[in-house]
Amino acid sequence: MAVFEGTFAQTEPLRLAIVIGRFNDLITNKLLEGCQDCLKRHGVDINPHGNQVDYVWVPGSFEVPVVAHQLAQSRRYDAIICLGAVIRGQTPHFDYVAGEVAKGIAAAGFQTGVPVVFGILTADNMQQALERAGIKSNKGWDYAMNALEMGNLMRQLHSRLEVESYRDPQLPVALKSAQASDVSVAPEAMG
Ligand code: INI
Repeated sequence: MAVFEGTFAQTEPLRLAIVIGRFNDLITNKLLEGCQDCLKRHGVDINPHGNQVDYVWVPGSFEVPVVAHQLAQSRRYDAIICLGAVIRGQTPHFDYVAGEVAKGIAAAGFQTGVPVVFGILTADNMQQALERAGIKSNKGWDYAMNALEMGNLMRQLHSRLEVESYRDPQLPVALKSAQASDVSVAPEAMG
């Protein structure tokens, strides 16, 4: 048997997409900066014209899940990062927006098997949002770390499942079509 855990070291093969809500862009731009800073410092090419990260802007957090789902379904990405900011003071329907977005993002991950990071900041007011988007800390950094870890972990798991499916052809492996040559395997994971 084995222990699997994502690492932050082998980022070169990772392909990521970031979906960003324009609503409250004072906050979402800051989250994006934190996210990019983290990815860059872990060796990811964040250039939109490069081949590692695609960016998709949508009007608000409510529109994020449908796009995240579509991107995840394309099988082009190791992880999708969803960025948005829902601020309680600004909307009486805070709970509806925040709740639906959370459910939609979770569904995108469950239904596709691709990690979809919940980077929707919910705050009671603008001050609180600002504090979490750069003044005290930047949650965008954490969301990027989650994506790197999950992207790497899923590559390890896919390779392991692929190997197991060859050993036991009866084994139902949903991801059988994944290209074995396309994935990097942590040596300790293959023990
Ligand atoms: N969208 C947000 O991302 N954050 C909010 O705080 C917000 N408020 O306050 O309403 C918000 N609304 C827009 C929503 O996401 C959709 O874009 C809109 O309802 C159209 O579907």
